[in-house]
Amino acid sequence: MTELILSLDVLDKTEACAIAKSCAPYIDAIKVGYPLVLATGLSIVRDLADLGLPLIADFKVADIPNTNRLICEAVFSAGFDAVIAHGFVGPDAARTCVEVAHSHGGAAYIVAEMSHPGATEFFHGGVAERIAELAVAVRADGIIAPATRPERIVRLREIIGKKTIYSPGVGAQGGDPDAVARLVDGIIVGRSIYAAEDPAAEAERLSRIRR
Ligand code: 3DU
Repeated sequence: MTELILSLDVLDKTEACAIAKSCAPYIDAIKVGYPLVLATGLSIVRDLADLGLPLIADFKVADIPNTNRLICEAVFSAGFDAVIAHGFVGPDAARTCVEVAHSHGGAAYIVAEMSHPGATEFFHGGVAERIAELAVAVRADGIIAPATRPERIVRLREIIGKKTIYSPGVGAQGGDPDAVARLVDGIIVGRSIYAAEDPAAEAERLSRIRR
């Protein structure tokens, strides 16, 4: 069953908690990124933890190994269950994120290719494939791959085998959940859910079409 991950990119704490609570029966995890944490503070993690869903920190960590270690220690100490990190920084820096995640019993996912149009500028031409290979080499739990390009998901799947693929870009960015859900382990959905008139109804709808 493909997971449904809510990308909670809203800026108000009360609204974020209300949306998360109403969607909780239909989702498998919540992804929290800079918008929500910068607007509300890291304490949002404790507020969301009450829902009992895994919390993924989408901080796209991309620094030298020591700084990556400090960031990831803070992420897991705050109560997150997983972290998303960039792979283009190289194996030592990416491996640090994986090691910190695993030392806390958590998971680390490496961005192999992004979903927006401009991502093709640097990720195409073999880079995404090399990052996927790096994700395998550093024992990451999986990769992030673009729902806007299902053919790229298929290609990256060849490299990472059974590791997890989480895929953003469904809905607002144009990705088709029907086409993507059967290729990945989880679809990441933000605006289509949280900006809907009835977020819970949209989450419920997406939870039914995922494979
Ligand atoms: O487009 P949406 O509103 O469904 O949100 C997608 C989320 O996933 C958002 O937080 C964005 O920062 C994140 N994301 C991508 O969209 C594409 C990537 O390659 C990686 C993360």
